[in-house]
Amino acid sequence: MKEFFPKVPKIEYKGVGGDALSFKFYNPDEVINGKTVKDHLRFAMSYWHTLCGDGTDIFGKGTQDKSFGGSNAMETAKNKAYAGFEIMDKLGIDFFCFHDRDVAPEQATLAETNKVLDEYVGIIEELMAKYNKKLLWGTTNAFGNPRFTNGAATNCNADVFAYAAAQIKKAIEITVRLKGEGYVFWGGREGYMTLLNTNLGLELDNLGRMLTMARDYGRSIGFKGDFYIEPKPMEPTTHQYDYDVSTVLGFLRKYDLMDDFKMNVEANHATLAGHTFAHELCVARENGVFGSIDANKGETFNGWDTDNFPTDVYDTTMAMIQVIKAGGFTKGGTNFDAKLRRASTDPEDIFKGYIAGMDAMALGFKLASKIIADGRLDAFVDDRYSSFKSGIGAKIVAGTTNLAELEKYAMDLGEVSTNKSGRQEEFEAILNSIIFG
Ligand code: XLS
Ligand code: NI
Ligand code: NI
Repeated sequence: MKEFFPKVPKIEYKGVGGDALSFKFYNPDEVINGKTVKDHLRFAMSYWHTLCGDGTDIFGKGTQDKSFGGSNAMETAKNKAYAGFEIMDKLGIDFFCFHDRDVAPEQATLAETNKVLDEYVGIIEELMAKYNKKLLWGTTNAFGNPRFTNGAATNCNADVFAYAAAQIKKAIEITVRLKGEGYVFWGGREGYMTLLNTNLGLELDNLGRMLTMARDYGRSIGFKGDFYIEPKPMEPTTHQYDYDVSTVLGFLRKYDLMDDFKMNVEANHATLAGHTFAHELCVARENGVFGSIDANKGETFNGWDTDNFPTDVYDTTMAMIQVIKAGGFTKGGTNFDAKLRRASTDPEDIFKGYIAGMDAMALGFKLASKIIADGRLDAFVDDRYSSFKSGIGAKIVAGTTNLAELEKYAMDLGEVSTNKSGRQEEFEAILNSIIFG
């Protein structure tokens, strides 16, 4: 079989002194808390950025050749699959994630599109067996084609809703065929550009209807994985309905979807919503909906989803504290929803991007494990809330008191004692001493 990256060897862990095409911090076989780092992190390759994204942006055309030597759309699609599995194999990545439209081009009719899609899924199925790779999650692209200009499940036109439903049905079927462990809904155009022309109530109800039908269909054909919503506040829409984890929680509760849906939290989407990645993960964890992550980072001062490979170790460490506290990944994993900068044009750069990202996530994971094992931060938090463990605090937590009793209690207090110090600076210094110590 043709090798697409002959200059790239199998990427190995060589420590900080290693060459550019080696891992500095990610040692897949290192065991932490009884499991290898590889099994903790469950890295996944994003099919779209890695094999389809060519650096095209709103001001200019692509700079990176993603034809993989193909002379027409069909051959290129096939070569993408081969190249993708070579990339995963060389990086030692066990999983991948894809949209239906990433793997096969659309045809003149939906029936033909599905037929061609099945053929390419067949190729992927063979490659999965050959290379022992797994599908972390599948999804449908119901945002790229102009028919989805006004949304998919939240479109003003019922025909588009039906079209999106057909795509979702098929995408769930191929996810089941490939034994995918998850299925993602990212509401690309599920939002509005202006309230002036929008029936927000109907659109949200229809989104609830679509997800309910998708859940029911998935379960009826034996999908046992997790359904995920991937929150994002905006872009391309002015307002996206799955704004952030808290907003999605309200939605899932209203439409009674909590038993089947979890969150796929993306770092750059958190930033866009005005949150840290760790905040979004913490909210998911505290509400029992932590599922999977899309690892990347934004440019700090840019208000859009730039999908850089993650390299900010503070950020990955803070995020990994939440992942570990959530009990780690079960069906989810660490998908690199990340792409090269437009000016990174060497074929080897894609490996360097993944190496940088995998190292930063692994380092974050190791540091987070150390911070948790160190125990000082958790002990302080525990102590800070200790008044809720006994006396009136315990009654508040147990729900066995009321305003009248609390009033009487407060009357007898005299003055409430001064606040105990929050010691933020001390704990930021502790964090640094663990990270750099
Ligand atoms: C776009 C999203 C998208 C999802 C999958 O911003 O991150 O790539 O992860 O549809
Ligand atoms: Ni994104
Ligand atoms: Ni994403």
